[in-house]
Amino acid sequence: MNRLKNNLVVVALCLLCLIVMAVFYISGGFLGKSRSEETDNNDHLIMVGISQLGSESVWRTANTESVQQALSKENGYFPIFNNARQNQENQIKAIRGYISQKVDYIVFAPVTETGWDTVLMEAKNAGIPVILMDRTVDVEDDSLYVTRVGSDMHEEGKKAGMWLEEELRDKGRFDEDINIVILTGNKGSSAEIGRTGGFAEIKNKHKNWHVLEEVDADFTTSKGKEEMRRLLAKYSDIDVVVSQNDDMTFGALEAIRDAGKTTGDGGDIVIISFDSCKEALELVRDGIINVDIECNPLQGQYISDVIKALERGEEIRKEYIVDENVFTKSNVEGYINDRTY
Ligand code: GYE
Repeated sequence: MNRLKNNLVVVALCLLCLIVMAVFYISGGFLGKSRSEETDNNDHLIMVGISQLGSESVWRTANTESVQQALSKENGYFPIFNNARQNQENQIKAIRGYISQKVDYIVFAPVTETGWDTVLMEAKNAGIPVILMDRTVDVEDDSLYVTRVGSDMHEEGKKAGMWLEEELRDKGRFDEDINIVILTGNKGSSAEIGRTGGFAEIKNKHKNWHVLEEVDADFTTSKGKEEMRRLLAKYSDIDVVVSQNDDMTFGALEAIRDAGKTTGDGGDIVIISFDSCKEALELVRDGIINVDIECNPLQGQYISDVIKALERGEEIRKEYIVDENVFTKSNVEGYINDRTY
Protein backbone atom coordinates (compact mmCIF):
# COMPACT_ATOMS: atom_id res chain seq x y z
CA MET A 1 0.00 0.00 0.00
CA ASN A 2 2.80 2.35 0.97
CA ARG A 3 4.66 1.50 -2.25
CA LEU A 4 1.59 2.32 -4.32
CA LYS A 5 1.27 5.63 -2.53
CA ASN A 6 4.96 6.42 -3.23
CA ASN A 7 4.58 5.55 -6.91
CA LEU A 8 1.55 7.82 -7.20
CA VAL A 9 3.50 10.69 -5.62
CA VAL A 10 6.37 10.17 -8.11
CA VAL A 11 3.97 10.11 -11.09
CA ALA A 12 2.22 13.26 -9.79
CA LEU A 13 5.55 15.02 -9.37
CA CYS A 14 6.61 14.07 -12.92
CA LEU A 15 3.32 15.37 -14.32
CA LEU A 16 3.75 18.60 -12.40
CA CYS A 17 7.27 18.96 -13.79
CA LEU A 18 6.02 18.41 -17.33
CA ILE A 19 3.27 21.02 -16.87
CA VAL A 20 5.75 23.55 -15.45
CA MET A 21 8.16 22.90 -18.36
CA ALA A 22 5.38 23.26 -20.93
CA VAL A 23 4.18 26.55 -19.42
CA PHE A 24 7.80 27.81 -19.29
CA TYR A 25 8.36 26.87 -22.94
CA ILE A 26 5.10 28.38 -24.22
CA SER A 27 5.69 31.62 -22.33
CA GLY A 28 9.12 31.88 -23.93
CA GLY A 29 11.20 30.99 -20.88
CA PHE A 30 13.27 33.74 -19.38
CA LEU A 31 13.17 35.78 -22.60
CA GLY A 32 9.42 36.12 -22.46
CA LYS A 33 8.98 34.79 -26.02
CA SER A 34 8.29 31.35 -27.44
CA ARG A 35 10.58 30.04 -30.11
CA SER A 36 7.89 30.16 -32.76
CA GLU A 37 7.14 33.74 -31.79
CA GLU A 38 10.87 34.55 -32.12
CA THR A 39 10.98 33.14 -35.68
CA ASP A 40 7.83 35.04 -36.58
CA ASN A 41 9.39 38.24 -35.28
CA ASN A 42 12.53 37.77 -37.35
CA ASP A 43 10.36 36.99 -40.35
CA HIS A 44 9.01 40.51 -40.18
CA LEU A 45 12.49 42.01 -40.15
CA ILE A 46 14.04 43.28 -43.36
CA MET A 47 17.21 41.30 -43.96
CA VAL A 48 20.06 43.51 -45.14
CA GLY A 49 23.55 42.36 -46.11
CA ILE A 50 26.01 45.20 -45.54
CA SER A 51 29.36 45.08 -47.30
CA GLN A 52 31.59 47.75 -45.75
CA LEU A 53 34.88 48.29 -47.58
CA GLY A 54 37.15 48.52 -44.55
CA SER A 55 38.02 50.33 -41.34
CA GLU A 56 40.87 52.49 -42.63
CA SER A 57 39.77 55.83 -41.17
CA VAL A 58 37.87 57.69 -38.47
CA TRP A 59 35.36 58.57 -41.21
CA ARG A 60 34.85 54.90 -42.05
CA THR A 61 34.25 53.94 -38.41
CA ALA A 62 31.61 56.68 -38.14
CA ASN A 63 30.02 55.51 -41.38
CA THR A 64 29.87 51.91 -40.09
CA GLU A 65 28.35 52.98 -36.76
CA SER A 66 25.79 55.13 -38.55
CA VAL A 67 24.57 52.34 -40.81
CA GLN A 68 24.57 49.77 -37.99
CA GLN A 69 22.54 52.08 -35.76
CA ALA A 70 20.00 52.85 -38.46
CA LEU A 71 19.60 49.27 -39.71
CA SER A 72 19.10 47.73 -36.26
CA LYS A 73 16.60 45.13 -35.07
CA GLU A 74 14.74 47.81 -33.10
CA ASN A 75 14.25 49.67 -36.37
CA GLY A 76 12.87 46.60 -38.15
CA TYR A 77 16.01 45.18 -39.77
CA PHE A 78 17.99 41.99 -39.56
CA PRO A 79 21.49 43.24 -40.51
CA ILE A 80 24.40 41.05 -41.56
CA PHE A 81 27.71 42.90 -41.65
CA ASN A 82 31.02 42.24 -43.38
CA ASN A 83 34.24 44.28 -43.34
CA ALA A 84 36.25 43.73 -46.55
CA ARG A 85 39.53 45.21 -45.27
CA GLN A 86 40.02 47.37 -48.38
CA ASN A 87 39.98 44.33 -50.66
CA GLN A 88 37.66 44.02 -53.65
CA GLU A 89 37.78 40.20 -53.68
CA ASN A 90 36.52 40.15 -50.09
CA GLN A 91 33.63 42.41 -51.07
CA ILE A 92 32.68 40.23 -54.02
CA LYS A 93 32.74 37.17 -51.74
CA ALA A 94 30.55 38.91 -49.14
CA ILE A 95 28.02 39.99 -51.78
CA ARG A 96 27.86 36.46 -53.21
CA GLY A 97 27.26 35.20 -49.66
CA TYR A 98 24.36 37.64 -49.23
CA ILE A 99 22.88 36.51 -52.54
CA SER A 100 22.94 32.87 -51.47
CA GLN A 101 21.38 33.82 -48.11
CA LYS A 102 18.60 35.50 -50.09
CA VAL A 103 18.76 38.79 -48.18
CA ASP A 104 16.11 41.42 -48.95
CA TYR A 105 18.62 44.21 -49.71
CA ILE A 106 22.36 44.64 -50.16
CA VAL A 107 24.00 47.84 -48.89
CA PHE A 108 27.46 48.18 -50.29
CA ALA A 109 30.33 50.73 -50.03
CA PRO A 110 32.56 49.87 -53.03
CA VAL A 111 36.32 50.07 -52.45
CA THR A 112 36.98 50.95 -56.10
CA GLU A 113 34.69 52.07 -58.91
CA THR A 114 35.34 49.34 -61.48
CA GLY A 115 35.02 45.56 -61.52
CA TRP A 116 31.48 45.11 -60.20
CA ASP A 117 29.40 44.31 -63.31
CA THR A 118 29.36 40.52 -62.85
CA VAL A 119 28.53 40.32 -59.16
CA LEU A 120 25.94 43.09 -59.37
CA MET A 121 24.31 41.28 -62.30
CA GLU A 122 24.11 38.19 -60.08
CA ALA A 123 22.34 40.26 -57.40
CA LYS A 124 19.97 41.73 -59.97
CA ASN A 125 19.15 38.29 -61.39
CA ALA A 126 18.40 37.11 -57.84
CA GLY A 127 15.99 40.05 -57.49
CA ILE A 128 17.95 41.70 -54.66
CA PRO A 129 18.06 45.52 -54.78
CA VAL A 130 21.55 46.95 -54.24
CA ILE A 131 22.00 50.30 -52.50
CA LEU A 132 25.39 51.98 -52.85
CA MET A 133 26.65 53.65 -49.70
CA ASP A 134 29.32 56.39 -49.78
CA ARG A 135 31.24 55.66 -53.01
CA THR A 136 29.89 54.83 -56.43
CA VAL A 137 30.53 52.19 -59.10
CA ASP A 138 31.40 52.52 -62.76
CA VAL A 139 29.15 49.94 -64.47
CA GLU A 140 27.85 49.59 -68.04
CA ASP A 141 24.25 49.28 -66.88
CA ASP A 142 23.16 51.55 -64.05
CA SER A 143 20.09 49.44 -63.33
CA LEU A 144 22.54 47.15 -61.48
CA TYR A 145 21.94 49.30 -58.39
CA VAL A 146 18.79 51.05 -57.28
CA THR A 147 20.28 54.15 -55.69
CA ARG A 148 23.35 55.69 -54.08
CA VAL A 149 23.59 57.58 -50.80
CA GLY A 150 26.86 59.50 -50.52
CA SER A 151 28.82 62.66 -51.15
CA ASP A 152 29.73 64.63 -54.24
CA MET A 153 33.47 64.07 -54.04
CA HIS A 154 34.27 65.95 -57.25
CA GLU A 155 32.58 68.96 -55.70
CA GLU A 156 34.67 68.46 -52.54
CA GLY A 157 37.86 68.57 -54.65
CA LYS A 158 36.65 71.75 -56.35
CA LYS A 159 35.90 73.36 -52.99
CA ALA A 160 39.50 72.67 -51.96
CA GLY A 161 40.82 74.34 -55.13
CA MET A 162 38.50 77.32 -54.78
CA TRP A 163 39.51 77.81 -51.15
CA LEU A 164 43.19 77.84 -52.22
CA GLU A 165 42.47 80.45 -54.92
CA GLU A 166 40.90 82.74 -52.33
CA GLU A 167 43.61 82.10 -49.76
CA LEU A 168 46.40 82.96 -52.22
CA ARG A 169 44.52 86.09 -53.30
CA ASP A 170 44.08 87.18 -49.66
CA LYS A 171 47.75 86.63 -48.90
CA GLY A 172 48.91 88.49 -52.02
CA ARG A 173 50.41 85.28 -53.45
CA PHE A 174 48.00 84.84 -56.35
CA ASP A 175 50.67 85.07 -59.05
CA GLU A 176 53.47 83.37 -57.12
CA ASP A 177 54.72 79.90 -58.11
CA ILE A 178 52.98 77.47 -55.77
CA ASN A 179 54.33 73.95 -55.22
CA ILE A 180 51.74 71.39 -54.27
CA VAL A 181 51.92 67.75 -53.18
CA ILE A 182 48.82 65.59 -53.10
CA LEU A 183 48.29 62.62 -50.78
CA THR A 184 45.51 60.65 -52.38
CA GLY A 185 43.32 57.90 -50.99
CA ASN A 186 43.34 54.48 -52.59
CA LYS A 187 43.60 54.82 -56.37
CA GLY A 188 40.45 54.08 -58.29
CA SER A 189 38.09 54.82 -55.39
CA SER A 190 35.38 57.43 -55.88
CA ALA A 191 36.87 59.54 -53.11
CA GLU A 192 40.25 59.61 -54.87
CA ILE A 193 38.85 60.06 -58.38
CA GLY A 194 36.41 62.79 -57.33
CA ARG A 195 38.73 64.81 -55.09
CA THR A 196 41.69 64.57 -57.49
CA GLY A 197 39.54 65.51 -60.49
CA GLY A 198 37.71 68.34 -58.73
CA PHE A 199 40.93 69.91 -57.46
CA ALA A 200 42.58 69.51 -60.91
CA GLU A 201 39.68 71.37 -62.49
CA ILE A 202 40.61 74.48 -60.49
CA LYS A 203 44.35 73.88 -60.61
CA ASN A 204 44.29 73.80 -64.42
CA LYS A 205 43.21 77.45 -64.43
CA HIS A 206 46.46 78.44 -62.72
CA LYS A 207 49.71 78.02 -64.64
CA ASN A 208 51.66 78.96 -61.50
CA TRP A 209 50.29 75.97 -59.47
CA HIS A 210 52.71 73.07 -59.80
CA VAL A 211 51.84 69.59 -58.58
CA LEU A 212 55.24 68.17 -57.65
CA GLU A 213 53.87 64.75 -56.89
CA GLU A 214 50.62 62.96 -56.35
CA VAL A 215 50.96 59.83 -54.27
CA ASP A 216 48.65 57.10 -52.99
CA ALA A 217 48.76 56.98 -49.17
CA ASP A 218 45.80 54.62 -48.79
CA PHE A 219 43.68 56.89 -46.56
CA THR A 220 45.74 55.82 -43.50
CA THR A 221 47.79 57.77 -40.95
CA SER A 222 50.83 55.49 -41.19
CA LYS A 223 51.01 55.73 -45.00
CA GLY A 224 50.38 59.49 -44.81
CA LYS A 225 53.35 59.93 -42.50
CA GLU A 226 55.62 57.67 -44.51
CA GLU A 227 54.86 59.37 -47.83
CA MET A 228 55.07 62.88 -46.38
CA ARG A 229 58.45 62.11 -44.84
CA ARG A 230 59.70 60.94 -48.26
CA LEU A 231 58.25 64.00 -50.02
CA LEU A 232 59.86 66.40 -47.54
CA ALA A 233 63.24 64.76 -48.08
CA LYS A 234 62.83 65.04 -51.84
CA TYR A 235 61.41 68.58 -52.16
CA SER A 236 62.60 71.46 -50.02
CA ASP A 237 59.99 73.92 -51.27
CA ILE A 238 56.53 72.45 -50.70
CA ASP A 239 53.97 75.24 -50.26
CA VAL A 240 50.74 73.25 -50.05
CA VAL A 241 49.75 69.73 -49.00
CA VAL A 242 46.41 68.49 -50.24
CA SER A 243 45.60 65.42 -48.15
CA GLN A 244 42.47 63.57 -49.23
CA ASN A 245 41.46 62.57 -45.70
CA ASP A 246 42.09 63.57 -42.09
CA ASP A 247 43.86 60.33 -41.18
CA MET A 248 46.57 60.91 -43.79
CA THR A 249 46.74 64.54 -42.63
CA PHE A 250 47.51 63.44 -39.05
CA GLY A 251 50.42 61.39 -40.37
CA ALA A 252 51.61 64.18 -42.68
CA LEU A 253 51.54 66.69 -39.79
CA GLU A 254 53.80 64.43 -37.73
CA ALA A 255 56.29 64.18 -40.59
CA ILE A 256 56.22 67.95 -41.13
CA ARG A 257 56.78 68.59 -37.43
CA ASP A 258 59.66 66.08 -37.41
CA ALA A 259 61.20 67.98 -40.32
CA GLY A 260 61.10 71.16 -38.24
CA LYS A 261 58.51 72.93 -40.41
CA THR A 262 55.30 74.67 -39.42
CA THR A 263 51.79 74.58 -40.86
CA GLY A 264 48.60 76.65 -40.83
CA ASP A 265 48.05 80.35 -41.19
CA GLY A 266 51.45 82.04 -41.30
CA GLY A 267 53.26 78.67 -41.31
CA ASP A 268 55.64 77.17 -43.87
CA ILE A 269 53.11 74.80 -45.43
CA VAL A 270 49.38 75.22 -46.13
CA ILE A 271 47.36 72.14 -45.15
CA ILE A 272 44.16 71.25 -46.98
CA SER A 273 42.35 68.23 -45.55
CA PHE A 274 39.09 66.36 -46.16
CA ASP A 275 36.45 64.67 -43.94
CA SER A 276 36.28 67.03 -40.89
CA CYS A 277 36.32 64.59 -38.01
CA LYS A 278 36.36 66.15 -34.54
CA GLU A 279 40.10 65.83 -33.98
CA ALA A 280 40.81 67.55 -37.30
CA LEU A 281 38.34 70.35 -36.57
CA GLU A 282 40.21 70.98 -33.32
CA LEU A 283 43.39 71.34 -35.37
CA VAL A 284 41.60 73.79 -37.66
CA ARG A 285 40.57 75.79 -34.58
CA ASP A 286 44.16 75.66 -33.28
CA GLY A 287 45.51 76.96 -36.60
CA ILE A 288 47.40 73.78 -37.56
CA ILE A 289 45.18 72.71 -40.47
CA ASN A 290 44.20 75.64 -42.75
CA VAL A 291 41.00 74.22 -44.16
CA ASP A 292 38.97 71.02 -43.89
CA ILE A 293 36.45 70.09 -46.58
CA GLU A 294 33.64 68.22 -44.89
CA CYS A 295 32.52 64.77 -46.01
CA ASN A 296 29.51 63.50 -44.07
CA PRO A 297 29.69 59.82 -43.02
CA LEU A 298 26.32 59.79 -41.23
CA GLN A 299 24.44 58.10 -44.03
CA GLY A 300 22.59 55.35 -42.11
CA GLN A 301 19.31 57.20 -41.70
CA TYR A 302 19.18 58.12 -45.38
CA ILE A 303 19.71 54.46 -46.28
CA SER A 304 16.96 53.33 -43.91
CA ASP A 305 14.60 55.96 -45.39
CA VAL A 306 15.35 54.68 -48.89
CA ILE A 307 14.67 51.06 -47.88
CA LYS A 308 11.41 51.99 -46.15
CA ALA A 309 10.32 53.94 -49.26
CA LEU A 310 11.10 50.91 -51.45
CA GLU A 311 9.12 48.69 -49.05
CA ARG A 312 6.13 51.00 -49.52
CA GLY A 313 6.59 50.70 -53.27
CA GLU A 314 7.48 54.36 -53.68
CA GLU A 315 9.69 55.80 -56.42
CA ILE A 316 13.16 56.75 -55.26
CA ARG A 317 15.87 58.90 -56.78
CA LYS A 318 19.02 57.43 -58.32
CA GLU A 319 21.23 59.45 -55.98
CA TYR A 320 20.99 61.13 -52.57
CA ILE A 321 23.79 63.59 -51.78
CA VAL A 322 24.38 64.46 -48.13
CA ASP A 323 24.94 68.06 -46.94
CA GLU A 324 28.53 69.24 -46.47
CA ASN A 325 30.44 72.29 -45.28
CA VAL A 326 33.93 73.88 -45.53
CA PHE A 327 35.67 74.59 -42.21
CA THR A 328 38.29 77.22 -41.50
CA LYS A 329 39.37 78.90 -38.30
CA SER A 330 36.73 81.56 -38.86
CA ASN A 331 33.67 79.27 -38.77
CA VAL A 332 34.74 76.02 -37.08
CA GLU A 333 34.12 76.86 -33.42
CA GLY A 334 30.37 76.23 -33.36
CA TYR A 335 30.68 72.78 -34.95
CA ILE A 336 33.27 71.07 -32.75
CA ASN A 337 31.15 70.20 -29.70
CA ASP A 338 28.40 68.45 -31.59
CA ARG A 339 30.72 66.36 -33.72
CA THR A 340 30.23 62.71 -32.77
CA TYR A 341 33.17 61.25 -34.69
O1 GYE B 1 37.02 60.46 -47.02
C1 GYE B 1 38.01 58.51 -46.16
C2 GYE B 1 37.54 57.13 -46.19
O2 GYE B 1 34.90 57.26 -49.28
C3 GYE B 1 34.39 59.44 -48.62
O3 GYE B 1 36.91 57.00 -47.45
C4 GYE B 1 35.01 58.16 -48.25
C5 GYE B 1 36.46 58.26 -47.84
C6 GYE B 1 36.79 59.16 -46.69
O4 GYE B 1 38.37 56.19 -45.82
O5 GYE B 1 38.42 58.92 -44.89
